[in-house]
Amino acid sequence: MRSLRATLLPLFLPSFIPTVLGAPNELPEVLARELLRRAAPNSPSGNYAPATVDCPPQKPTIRDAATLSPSEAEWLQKRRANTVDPMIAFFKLAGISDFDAASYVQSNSNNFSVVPNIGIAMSGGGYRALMNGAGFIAAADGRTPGSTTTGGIGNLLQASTYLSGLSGGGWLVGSIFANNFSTIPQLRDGEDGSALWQFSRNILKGPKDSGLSILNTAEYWNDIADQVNDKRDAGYAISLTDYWSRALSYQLINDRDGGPSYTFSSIADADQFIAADTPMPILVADERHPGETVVALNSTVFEFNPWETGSFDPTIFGFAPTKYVGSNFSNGAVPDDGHCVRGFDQFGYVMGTSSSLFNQILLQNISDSSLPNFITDAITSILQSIGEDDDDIAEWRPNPFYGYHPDTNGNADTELLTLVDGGEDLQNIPLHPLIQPVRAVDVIFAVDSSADTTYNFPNGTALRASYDRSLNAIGNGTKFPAVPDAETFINLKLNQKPTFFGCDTSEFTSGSDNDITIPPLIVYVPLTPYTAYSNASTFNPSYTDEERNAFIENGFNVATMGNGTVDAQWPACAACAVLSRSLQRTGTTIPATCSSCFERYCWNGTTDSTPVGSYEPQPILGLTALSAGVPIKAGGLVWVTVGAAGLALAL
Ligand SMILES: *[C@@H]1O[C@H](CO)[C@@H](O)[C@H](O)[C@H]1NC(C)=O
Ligand SMILES: *[C@@H]1O[C@H](CO)[C@@H](O)[C@H](O)[C@H]1NC(C)=O
Ligand SMILES: *[C@@H]1O[C@H](CO)[C@@H](O)[C@H](O)[C@H]1NC(C)=O
Ligand SMILES: *[C@@H]1O[C@H](CO)[C@@H](O)[C@H](O)[C@H]1NC(C)=O
Ligand SMILES: *[C@@H]1O[C@H](CO)[C@@H](O)[C@H](O)[C@H]1NC(C)=O
Ligand SMILES: *[C@@H]1O[C@H](CO)[C@@H](O)[C@H](O)[C@H]1NC(C)=O
Ligand SMILES: *[C@@H]1O[C@H](CO)[C@@H](O)[C@H](O)[C@H]1NC(C)=O
Ligand SMILES: *[C@@H]1O[C@H](CO)[C@@H](O)[C@H](O)[C@H]1NC(C)=O
Ligand SMILES: *[C@@H]1O[C@H](CO)[C@@H](O)[C@H](O)[C@H]1NC(C)=O
Ligand SMILES: CC(=O)N[C@H]1CO[C@H](CO)[C@@H](O)[C@@H]1O
Repeated sequence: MRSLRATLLPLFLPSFIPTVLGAPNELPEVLARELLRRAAPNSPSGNYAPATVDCPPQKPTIRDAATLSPSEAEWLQKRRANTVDPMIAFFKLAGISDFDAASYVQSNSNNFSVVPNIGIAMSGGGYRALMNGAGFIAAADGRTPGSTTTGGIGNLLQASTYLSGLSGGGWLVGSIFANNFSTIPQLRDGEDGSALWQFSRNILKGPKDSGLSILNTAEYWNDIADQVNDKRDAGYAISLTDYWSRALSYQLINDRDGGPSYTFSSIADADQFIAADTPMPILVADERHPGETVVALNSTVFEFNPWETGSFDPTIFGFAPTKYVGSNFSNGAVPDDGHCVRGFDQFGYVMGTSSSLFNQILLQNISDSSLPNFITDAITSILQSIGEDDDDIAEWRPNPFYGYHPDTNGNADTELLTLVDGGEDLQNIPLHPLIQPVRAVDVIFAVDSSADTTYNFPNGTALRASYDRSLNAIGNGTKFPAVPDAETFINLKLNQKPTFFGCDTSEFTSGSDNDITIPPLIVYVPLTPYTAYSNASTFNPSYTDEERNAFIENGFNVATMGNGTVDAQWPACAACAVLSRSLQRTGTTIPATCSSCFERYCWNGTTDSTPVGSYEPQPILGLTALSAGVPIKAGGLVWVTVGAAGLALAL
């Protein structure tokens, strides 16, 4: 039995929404529920290994990326409709005084070109990003206590269509979906005997408990080695990412031994996901060919979603079915006499691929006495076979894009697809899936927990990378708002409060007449100290419960500007950002409240590139009693030997 403390945790079922509509500021009915699973342990092998299965009647194929997948298109019909009621609740709480946003959406609720299409993106940055991002999700989730009181932005999550994550942000998004879309307080507090979000236990030492019995470190690594060997014995290539992924899963997937048989594609089979009661999760990774040490900005960006894995980039420009991604595809099809494979899309392996840079935590500690010899030996032998420059690679063999689009796909002639951490190309916020014109997203809340500056705060590097990329051929028709230099971010304090990019759409319509795609408005939400510094270094591997809780609370304050204490109008301004593209399409006059918001929050093109000295922001609301007693560890690690250049420092 794995209930216990969980029965004390409140959860508001989706059916609360009608209640909320009547009285937006009233707390909805509370129902107890267990912290349970959305993703399922449905790998056909029953363990970590992929297994050969009968192909479905219609053999899986690779699909051209010119359109959305039929699965996504069909699901969107339900999802977009399901976002209407929570969006109305969000608008009522936000209270744009001179515009009835609730009626505007209600009276056009069947017209998806009027109802705003919202995306949320969670940056990388290790545990810091997981925790700061979790604070944002908690604030946006109408089920979190305190999220729907004055100054809150509750129900923004329920109003969103997409939720993307990368690296540490992918741990957050993955953990939410592996655990039945549980709330952040539920994930944070876990349940007795579970290792979930127990970051005080160093990942090298492993959890106290396997979910079944008390573990010691040797047993923990022994179990991990057994799981990885299951995959090897089934005939699949093993990379360091397998070991890293298994260790990570103990902290992120609330099942015995970190759920070795959970698959990412199982999300698509969960009742609530089928009913489109949650946003669609997307994780991001980059392609890097073996031997390449730098992940250039024009590297192919991959996404994993519950149905599909692949890329919109003009290189691969195709998608494989996530469920069958381990099959031997050739020229876009499984050969007539070929078999199908399931279980390659192991849930932890997808999260581990998106965060493969953190293989370094194993490598840098290879001589740590807490690592048993058999693990040190296994890692050393992998290193010898792949070479140190490739130690951050996740091997995806077979390559589903073998023989596919050979004219543009540089990897079409190799049976190995090598993927790395989604932030290695400097696009440390997973915006790529959300700026694709076929997804027609109107606004992206881009939560940035990157460690760009000396003291681990963001300075807009991730946004600049996405902007720069959109100007190159690899951008393939995506557009992105202009973004200024790091000095401007710091001098104009664009990284100390939410900042909107792309408010003035004339920057996109001035080109040729038949090219008027308008990209989403970007609501940049940078990590800023409000009540805790939250600037632990990216590779800091462990956090006390007090630190974890203080980081999450700070993230909540970042999302709400201290529940409106810094700007009481902030929820209204966030609502204006959500409405902006829609109001433009319907030719609606911008309400004065929104104009005033846009004056305050839009970057208007002004730059100030004066060199900056040390950027040392102080907590805007003062350290809380909780975090005041918490020294933020400097991490003590300088990761300079990373194969993929010095990027580790920024992620
Ligand atoms: C997931 O949570 C929902 C409530 O949000 C509940 O109805 C459902 O039974 C849970 N599913 C599982 C598998 O626990
Ligand atoms: C904002 O509200 C949340 C949730 O109730 C709380 O955790 C946080 O401390 C509040 N922040 C401030 C500055 O009061
Ligand atoms: C990326 O840029 C490099 C150097 O400019 C070039 O050699 C390479 O072909 C480009 N790759 C793609 C996929 O455009
Ligand atoms: C896929 O191809 C590899 C290499 O040719 C082969 O060893 C493996 O058995 C094949 N897998 C299936 C399921 O056919
Ligand atoms: C790795 O080793 C360094 C010192 O060599 C230590 O500071 C760090 O905490 C270790 N990392 C982990 C994840 O234990
Ligand atoms: C901004 O961040 C990048 C790393 O992403 C760093 O190289 C650069 O020095 C930073 N610049 C400033 C002014 O903070
Ligand atoms: C949906 O709204 C758009 C923008 O106002 C309008 O052009 C279109 O005619 C509407 N469609 C329907 C079916 O009402
Ligand atoms: C643009 O914003 C800056 C502050 O970031 C402000 O000083 C300036 O007046 C604004 N310019 C216009 C034209 O609104
Ligand atoms: C966190 O930021 C403060 C200044 O804002 C700085 O004094 C402190 O050293 C930073 N901590 C780390 C771990 O970088
Ligand atoms: C809008 C755009 O340029 N789309 C192109 C993306 O890349 C594919 C594959 O190269 C092209 O077919 C599309 O036309």
